[in-house]
Amino acid sequence: MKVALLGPLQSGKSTILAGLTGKTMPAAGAATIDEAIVPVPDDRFDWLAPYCKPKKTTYATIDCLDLPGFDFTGDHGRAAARRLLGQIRTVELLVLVVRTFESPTVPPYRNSVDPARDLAELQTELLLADLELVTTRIEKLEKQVHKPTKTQAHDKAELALQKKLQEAIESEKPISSAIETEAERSMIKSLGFLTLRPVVVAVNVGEDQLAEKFDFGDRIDSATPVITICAKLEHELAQLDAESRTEFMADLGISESAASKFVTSCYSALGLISFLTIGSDELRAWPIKKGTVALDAAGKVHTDIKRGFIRAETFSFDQLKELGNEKALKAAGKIRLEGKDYIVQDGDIINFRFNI
Ligand SMILES: Nc1nc2c(ncn2[C@@H]2O[C@H](COP(=O)(O)OP(=O)(O)O)[C@@H](O)[C@H]2O)c(=O)[nH]1
Ligand SMILES: [Mg+2]
Repeated sequence: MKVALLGPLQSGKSTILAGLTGKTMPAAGAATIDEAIVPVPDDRFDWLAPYCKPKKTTYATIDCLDLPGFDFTGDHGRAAARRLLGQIRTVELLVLVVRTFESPTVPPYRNSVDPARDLAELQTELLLADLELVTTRIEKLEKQVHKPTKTQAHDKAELALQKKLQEAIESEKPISSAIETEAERSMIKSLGFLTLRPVVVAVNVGEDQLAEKFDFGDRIDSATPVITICAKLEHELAQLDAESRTEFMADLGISESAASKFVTSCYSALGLISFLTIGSDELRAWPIKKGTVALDAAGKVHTDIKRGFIRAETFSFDQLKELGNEKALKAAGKIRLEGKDYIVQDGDIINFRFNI
C-alpha cells in the first residue's frame, strides 16, 4: 500500500517522514525518491501487550514515498516534476504537503508563504499529467476503433469514457469525480490516473500556528482530510523517550500527536482496517482493505494458511477487553467460527484453523 508525499521545495515532506520513522530522510535538494515504512499507531496494543506479553509486537505499516520537492518555476524543474509524477502512477494515495511556517533560514517557494496557491498548483499539475495520459489514449483508441478487431466494442466504450474524463479534466475536475460505475473504474484501472487517487492535505505549520484551522474552500471536497502538522515539532517529539514525550505534549496541551493523526488519516483514506493476531510469540496488526473476506485475510498471514483454510476463530478486541480474557469469552459463547466468506472487521482477533 503505497502513499506518495508531494509538495513544493522545502514544504517539509522529508521532515514529516523523519518524524514518523525516526529515520533521517535525504537532505533538501535530493533528486531521488526515498521510501519510508511508517508504523500505524494502534492503541489496542496498549491493552493487548500486557495481556499476551508477546516476544514481539508488529504494527501495521504504510509505505511512504518521499519525493524530491517540486519546482514549477522553470522548464527544468517542471520537466523533473513531470518525470517524478510519471513514476508514482501506482501509488494508492497522494498526500499534498503545503507549508505555512515562516523561517528566516528556509526561503519559501515562489518567495512567499501561500498554502492555497501551492495546493492549487499541485492540483493543476496532477490534472495536466492526467490530461497528457488521456490525450495519448484517445489518439490511440481513435485509430483502433475503426479496425474490426475482437476488442472493437470495448474500445468504443473506452473511447467514450476517455472523452468524458478529458472533459472533466478540462473543467479542472479530478478524474475521480467523473467515474460513475465499477465497470468504468475497472476499464481505466491499469492506466494509473493520479487524480483518481484519494488525497490527504497536510499543512505544515509553524509552532505558533498549531491551533489554526485551514480552509481551502471548494478547492477540495468535504471528504478530503486536512491535517495540520508541525513537522519540526513532530520530529523533535520523535527523538524523545516515551515519558518525556508525554510530558512535552502535556506542556503543549496536545493529547494525540499530529503525526499519529496523520498516519491514521492516511490509513483510513486508503480504505484500510486491521485485524489482529495475538499470542505469546507475536502480537500483530494486519492491514487489509475494508470488505476483505476471511480466506484472503488468511492469505496475508501465510499462503499455506489460505490453502489449508478450515475456519477463522474470531472475536472482537472490544469484547475481549470487556470480558477480560479468552476463557470468559468462550464461556459467554463469544468466540465465533467463521467461514471463508466472512467479511473481516476492524479489530477482529483471529486464530486461523488450517490443515496442510
Ligand atoms: N521552522 C520550521 N522549519 C521546518 C518545518 N518543517 C521543515 N522545516 C525546515 O524546512 C527545511 C525543508 O524541510 P524538508 O523536510 O527538507 O522539505 P522537503 O523539501 O519538502 O522535503 C528544513 O531545513 C527543515 O528543517 C517546520 O514545521 N517549521
Ligand atoms: Mg525532501
